[in-house]
Amino acid sequence: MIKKILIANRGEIALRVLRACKKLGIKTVAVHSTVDRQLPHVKMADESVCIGAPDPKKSYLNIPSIISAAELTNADAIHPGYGFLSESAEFAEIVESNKFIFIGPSSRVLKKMGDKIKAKNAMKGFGVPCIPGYDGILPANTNTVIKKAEEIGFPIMLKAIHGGGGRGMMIVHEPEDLGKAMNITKAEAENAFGNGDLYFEKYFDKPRHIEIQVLADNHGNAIHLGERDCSLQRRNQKVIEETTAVNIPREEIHKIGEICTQACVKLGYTGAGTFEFLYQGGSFSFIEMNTRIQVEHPVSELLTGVDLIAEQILIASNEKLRVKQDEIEFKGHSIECRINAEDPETFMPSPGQINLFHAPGGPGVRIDSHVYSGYNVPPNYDSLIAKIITHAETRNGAIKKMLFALNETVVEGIKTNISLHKKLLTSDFFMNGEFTINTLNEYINKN
Ligand code: MV4
Repeated sequence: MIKKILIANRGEIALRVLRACKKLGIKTVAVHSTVDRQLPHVKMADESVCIGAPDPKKSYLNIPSIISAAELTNADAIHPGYGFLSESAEFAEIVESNKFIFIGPSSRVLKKMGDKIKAKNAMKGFGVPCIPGYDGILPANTNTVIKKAEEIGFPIMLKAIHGGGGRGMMIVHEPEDLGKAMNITKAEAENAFGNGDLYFEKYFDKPRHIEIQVLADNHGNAIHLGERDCSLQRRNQKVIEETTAVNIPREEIHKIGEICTQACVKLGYTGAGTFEFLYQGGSFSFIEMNTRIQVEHPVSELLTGVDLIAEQILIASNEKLRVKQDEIEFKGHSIECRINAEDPETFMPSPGQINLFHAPGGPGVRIDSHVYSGYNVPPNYDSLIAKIITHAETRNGAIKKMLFALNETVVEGIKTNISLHKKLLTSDFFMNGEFTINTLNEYINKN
């Protein structure tokens, strides 16, 4: 069993990991940048090490600093959280070669899933439904690509093989536009990911974003924990997530969930992971795999009662999964609202001192947050200050609880998107469960 974990992250997820360690009786090491000394998980950890300047490149992305901190404190394992180094095959490889345990899949699997063509072709081979397209590196000759695109049918979406999270993609409506679009996307991808290789897919215009949570151990066992609907997003930043997803037959979730668990076993995928799908016209199409714990994992935890972070740690300790698929119960409904330090109208970040913070509470209300009265939100990191998650028997019950919770929440001194959440939760499209990945943008542009 792992005895000491270095938490290579900050904010609410670092605190979430620390809580799981305490529950399992595991010692903790916090690493932090110079602006993050006052974070609660740093104060609560058994040990803490300052790893560099606020700029993430100098601290939370600084691999030598993090490895040195692990050596210095004699940690056994490193939990990368989400973002930062969580999906870096290079980091996982260095962690492994320095004889620490990377809490996540192996560097081999991270590398494969980081290449979107390799990931897609592997998934296709395992029977996971994928979007039709050109699943190799596009040749430079535009005419050859146009021919292929006409076989699939316009519009298509160009994607960078190392893209993901919404960067390095472009919709192409007409054959005439393809050459120019390829040049632009290639240049963007080279600049952002150091690799300009592209592929394309048929473009889906009104999909929902549905993802499947999985857990897989080192002994060939895998389970799924159902779905999350993450369609309400703006510029690839999710705003509200929920489970269960409305208007998807339960049998369909179990079918796709079973396909995902089988794919994990065949791939040698271990730890927690998420299969991202577009859901349109009643069918699922795989887009990419997230090889980390995700921000929105608590909605699945409230629905199933499974502690996903504790399971990640137990899997990394070589334990067998303690629950079988047929023991997982999906109870009620759960919703998460991401509270950001940002202007609710312009979406500009709003860092600074929180003069007063009051968290909501009560039965079925969970808050994952690192902030407190007097906390200064630094400008160097993402603007998430709290996640409010509610659980109730029904969707309407969970919405009502969320509205009460949002009304109870007090954040003074900085701007937050709480008012936006209240409007969204009471909108017709949300209450009727009629939304796609485009709905939030359309709503914002209208209002
Ligand atoms: C797509 C798509 C439409 N058609 N692929 C965006 C992030 C990356 N994970 C894949 N993405 C998309 N791929 C095809 N063939 C639309 C998106 C997309 C999207 C997907 C999920 C959640 C939010 C999104 C926002 C914009 C575009």
